[in-house]
Amino acid sequence: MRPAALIFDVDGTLAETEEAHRRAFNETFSEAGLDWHWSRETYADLLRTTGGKERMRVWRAAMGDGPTDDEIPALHRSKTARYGDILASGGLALRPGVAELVATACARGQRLAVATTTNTPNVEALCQACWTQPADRVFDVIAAGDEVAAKKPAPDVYLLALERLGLRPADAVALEDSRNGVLSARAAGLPVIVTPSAYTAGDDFTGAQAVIPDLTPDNLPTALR
Ligand code: XBP
Ligand code: MG
Repeated sequence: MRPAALIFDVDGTLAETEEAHRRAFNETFSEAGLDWHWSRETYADLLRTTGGKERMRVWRAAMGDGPTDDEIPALHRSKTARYGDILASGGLALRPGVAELVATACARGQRLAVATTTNTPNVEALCQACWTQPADRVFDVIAAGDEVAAKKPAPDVYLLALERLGLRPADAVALEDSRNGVLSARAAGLPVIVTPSAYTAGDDFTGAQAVIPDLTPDNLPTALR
């Protein structure tokens, strides 16, 4: 049976966004006069901590010094603005199959939602960059990291998406790219399909219903085709 709704993770699932995030973090640090720089290798480790503000706090603990808890929100707002500018400058593409799946599901009357660790302006920036449409024209429901008490791997953001959809977990399916995403969706009771991304290829996806290279029709489970 077809699920009534598809709930998409954003970073790594809709598009390979993490290099744009990393660039935004590094440019923000540099502009603020911080001698912080996250290499790809460092960032791969840091991605285990979901959420940019949380990631900065983990890095401060590793460095032994840095911005205070009071300063981090403003630093993160600068990062969000910079990320928006990076996406608006072009060059970001949806991952293979995403545009088609979204269009097909919408035409079939399935509801479309987002459950993400990132914040609402970043979902907006991605939808404008990749669909040239506002996020609420692409998705019926958006549930974002700063709206919930606990980010992934906690179930909160998926539970919020389900509540806004007015659906039970068995009526929807989550599409994810990371272990933290799988844990979050499973904790909310959702079946999960995984498309590993550049930074998550080595993750443990135990609990996923299927792990597929991308969301093109040939790879999709029958119920999503
Ligand atoms: C991705 C993340 C996010 C982004 C940064 O998780 O962990 O924190 O890297 O976003 P998901 P913010 O794929 O579950 O969205 O800086 O806005 O927190
Ligand atoms: Mg992700």
